[in-house]
Amino acid sequence: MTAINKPAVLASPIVEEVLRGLNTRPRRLPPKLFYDAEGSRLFDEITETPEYYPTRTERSMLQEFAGEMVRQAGKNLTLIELGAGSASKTQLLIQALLRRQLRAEFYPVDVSSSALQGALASLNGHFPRLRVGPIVADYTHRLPELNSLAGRKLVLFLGSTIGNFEPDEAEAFLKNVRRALAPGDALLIGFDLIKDADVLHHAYNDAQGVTARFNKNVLARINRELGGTFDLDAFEHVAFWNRRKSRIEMHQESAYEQTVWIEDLGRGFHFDRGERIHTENSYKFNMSSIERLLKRAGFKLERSWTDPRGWFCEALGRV
Ligand code: SAH
Ligand code: AVI
Repeated sequence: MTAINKPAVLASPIVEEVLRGLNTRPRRLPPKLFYDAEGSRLFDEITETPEYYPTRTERSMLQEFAGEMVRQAGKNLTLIELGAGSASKTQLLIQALLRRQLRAEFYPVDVSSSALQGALASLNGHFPRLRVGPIVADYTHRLPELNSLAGRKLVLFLGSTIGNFEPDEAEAFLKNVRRALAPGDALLIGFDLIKDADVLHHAYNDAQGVTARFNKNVLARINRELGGTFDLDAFEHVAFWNRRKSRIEMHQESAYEQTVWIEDLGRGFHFDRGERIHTENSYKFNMSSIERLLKRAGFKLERSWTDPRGWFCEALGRV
């Protein structure tokens, strides 16, 4: 039996972040607010769309190289996964790991408890020699205490979620991860690479409109959790490739002038026609930006893997 603990909960309410974000000009909401139960479900649906290549590409790389990746990371590993979501690709690494060691521990960390419940449900029964300790936490507020864990730590940060940080935040975040680790520990991190602008554009503007619904979920969530009155038809999904900044930007654009009341904040927010709320950046990388980021954060880039099209990169950084 896979040992399953009840998730340890270290997450905080969204009121302050929403207030701060809607008071800032230009307005912005942090992308972690996408991920309630509905947002996590919609993210998984995005990964199934034909246009969203990152998950499929990373999965194919793990299918081919998971064995090499865990061998490179070292012996007697304990896995910690940041932003694990449904952890479906992670199963390939767990499988490879359990070919090399008798038992292992896996600590998936995510702000979305429903995503972790899903991860647990799909791991359950598959890996009798795996102990799973899910942690519901916002990894930007506090990283779980990693020093007390047994063995050599391998921290996983898959899916290019690092690209959802601003460059200076990404560096500060990885520095924190490094500080929580000991010499010899490792980080396996996925980076989406710069590619054809059309491919990038369609990945965030899929024909079925799943990404648009995912983006809109942040407004729907404010309605559900904070008594908001966002009319979901009065905002439009806008996503585009900003070549100069090497990022996809996602926004919600007000279709007309309107005021949105948010009960729990006790006030209304006025939007001009065409005014946007910036909901996400998804930075794309190249080998030199990857090397630079890891180096600045104090990791040695020990090895990297890319797919045949050069669309995605998995990097192993060593403390
Ligand atoms: N690693 C998975 C999921 C990526 S989606 C994959 O590669 O497919 C990003 C995940 O990070 C979501 O599950 C989301 O809930 C989580 N996440 C985003 N911001 C977070 C934060 N600040 N703290 C913890 N988890 C976060
Ligand atoms: C989780 N993260 C890496 C995804 C991305 O591609 O930036 C989130 C996402 N946003 C729109 N589609 C997917």
